Amino acid sequence: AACAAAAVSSSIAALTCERSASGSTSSVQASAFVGTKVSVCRDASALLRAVNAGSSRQALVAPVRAQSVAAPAETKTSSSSKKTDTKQTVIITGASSGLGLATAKVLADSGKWHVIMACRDFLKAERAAKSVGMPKDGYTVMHCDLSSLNSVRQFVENFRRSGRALDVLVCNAAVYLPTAKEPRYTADGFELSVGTNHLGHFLLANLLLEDIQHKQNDNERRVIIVGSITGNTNTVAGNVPPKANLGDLRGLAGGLDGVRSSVMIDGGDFDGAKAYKDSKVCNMLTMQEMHRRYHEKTGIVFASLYPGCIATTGLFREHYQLFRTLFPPFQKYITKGYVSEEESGKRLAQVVSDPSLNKSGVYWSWNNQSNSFENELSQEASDAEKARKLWDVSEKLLGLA
Ligand code: LMG
Ligand code: NDP
Ligand code: PMR
Repeated sequence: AACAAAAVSSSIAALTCERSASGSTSSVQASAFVGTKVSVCRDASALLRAVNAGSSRQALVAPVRAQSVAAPAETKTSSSSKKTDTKQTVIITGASSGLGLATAKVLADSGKWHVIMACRDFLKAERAAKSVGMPKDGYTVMHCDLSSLNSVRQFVENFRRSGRALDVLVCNAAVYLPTAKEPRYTADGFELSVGTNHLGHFLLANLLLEDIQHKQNDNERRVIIVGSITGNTNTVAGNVPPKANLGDLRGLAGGLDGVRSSVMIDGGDFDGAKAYKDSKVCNMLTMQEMHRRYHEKTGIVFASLYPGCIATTGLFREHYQLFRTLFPPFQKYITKGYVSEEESGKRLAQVVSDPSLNKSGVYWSWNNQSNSFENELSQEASDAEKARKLWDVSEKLLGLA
């Protein structure tokens, strides 16, 4: 069996354009980074905190929505004062588990970064940060639910009130709904995967660009949007059905609402796995379009990456149990694409802070020795015309244009 696995492994490897750390440099282990489920009612806890924090005015007058109530009150400022804090500031979305949490830990542990953990579940994020031992003065949890445009706007307001100068934004959060038979929707009525992974981040990044542009210091400023191999059809992984394809963006232009338009970007029938891969193509196109529009003008470095196959994260929480059991050994022994959460966190932290990874417009990947290299995107994921169209359509949908 081992021989057969090795044979399959090498033939997959031969076909693969992207490969990352080998099993020898990273081991399968029940990672301490996997966040635990919190069983309390989020809305209730948010309200309670709002009252406890003395923000009862906001809690009482605001419409009853978790995010608008929770956001100002759930902003926990760490003990270090922002005025005397000489650390650089990075916002990481979805820092409550997986890649985001592992990256937050590396950066906070370095002592050079203050991490704003932009998370939809405040308690979970707080517990996750504690459980991995992040230094208390190294992070602040702020509420941000990317599946609500209101929440994203509220988060930006809160961040601005914190008075911190933003150095780096990491768009990391994502949902993956491979087993959903019916589509689910964001608060604003967009199909949930593209609505969260692409549209929520598109709004966030566009709003925060203004903050990053202000040159308040000499630090290098970066915007990083996490991509993936599975959105790239120039790889084996990207050819596992269903394949990403944005088509002519007719579904997106129609609002992905399942009423006036299809819930899929290309206008097809709902497929949760395809919607995720499409959203990753959007993430990679957005990074390149931002690079074209803003890099020269502002000096901001825009980058995307494939961190490796982190087969143990919460991303697969909605997949069948059989898949979740077989996927890590499959990636570890057969494709050799597996990386631990810890290793993936080191990689993303490099893209945030390594002075040598300062080239803009790049999609980073890592080889077997865990050395970074500039990777090639698929034809669709590097299509400049599509990137421009995606930008225009997304701006219109979000009322930015
Ligand atoms: C779609 O299905 C769904 O339709 C969609 O809803 C969504 O979920 C989407 O991407 C998500 O998937 C795609 C389909 C694959 O997926 C499945 O049906 C589930 C398969 C799960 C695959 C992962 C685990 C694979 C397990 C292999 C064995 C592991 C062994 C453990 C390791 C031991 C190490 C010692 O769709 C396809 O593309 C179908 C293609 C399937 C054949 C491809 C074969 C490639 C070779 C890899 C496996 C070879 C195994 C031989 C090993 C020999 C050992 C004696
Ligand atoms: P996880 O599920 O562990 O992490 C995803 C994070 O996103 C969680 O913190 C989750 O919050 C958060 N999130 C989900 N929905 C929202 C929302 N509406 N608002 C705010 N936050 C939200 O998955 P990964 O760590 O694997 O994924 C991180 C990134 O890495 C994603 O962009 C993914 O596409 C990418 N990636 C992952 C790969 C892998 O193999 N795992 C491979 C390639 C790329 P909560 O904790 O509350 O659920
Ligand atoms: Mg895939 C050959 C290398 C390789 C790599 C690096 C990945 C990464 N995968 C590879 C191959 C294969 N996968 C093969 C040959 C198969 C058929 C058995 C296969 C199947 C498969 C499934 C069913 N793979 C998957 C799934 C998922 O549900 C995951 C997915 O597509 O999510 C969108 C997934 C992934 N494979 C990867 C990576 C990184 C994923 C996680 C998705 C992501 O974050 O983008």
